[in-house]
Amino acid sequence: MENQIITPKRSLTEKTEELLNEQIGMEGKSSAYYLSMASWCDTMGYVNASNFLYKHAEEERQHMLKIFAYINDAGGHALQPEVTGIKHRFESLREVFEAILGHEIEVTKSINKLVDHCFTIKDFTTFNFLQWYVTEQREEETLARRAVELFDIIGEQGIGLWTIDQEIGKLHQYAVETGAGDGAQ
Ligand code: OFO
Repeated sequence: MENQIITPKRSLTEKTEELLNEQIGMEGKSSAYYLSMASWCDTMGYVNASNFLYKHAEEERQHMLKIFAYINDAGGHALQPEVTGIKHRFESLREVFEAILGHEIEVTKSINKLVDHCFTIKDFTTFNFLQWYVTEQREEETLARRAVELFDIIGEQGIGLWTIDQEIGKLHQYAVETGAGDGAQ
C-alpha cells in the first residue's frame, strides 16, 4: 500500500496526483465531447438539446478547473490534458444521448477508482473533496438516463423527435432550477 506523504511542500502522493490528473483528462474530454454534440444538435435544429449540451460542456470545464485548483493548492501540478478523438457527426439524436449516458457511466467508474484509492491510502482530505463528484455523477447519470428513456416513451416517428427535443428542454430547465447535474445537494 502506498504511504501518504505529506511534506511542507505537498499534501498529495505522486499516485494521487497522477490519478487526479487523469480525472482532469476525463472532465476535459467530457467538455469537448459535449461541445461537439451541442454543435451537431444546433446544425440539426434540435434547439433545446443544443442549449442543454452547450451548458453541460461549460459545467464539465468547471469540473476540470476545480481539480486544477485542488492539485495546485496541495503543492502538485495540474496538467492541461490532450483531448483527441472527439466525434463530430452523429447518426441521430438518440445516439447522442446514449453516448452521453455511456460516457457518464465511464466517468463515474473513474471517480470511484479515485475515491477507492484515497480511502485506501487514508488521504481523507482528497476523499472528502471527491464527494462532490460522487454526488454530481449520480445526478448526471440520472439526467442522461431520463433523456434516453424519452426516445422509447415518446417514439421517434412523426413529431416524436420535435417532442423529445421539447422534453429535453424541460429536463434542462429542471436541472437549472434544482442544480441537478451541477453537484448541488
Ligand atoms: Fe464532470 O460530471 Fe459528468 O462527466
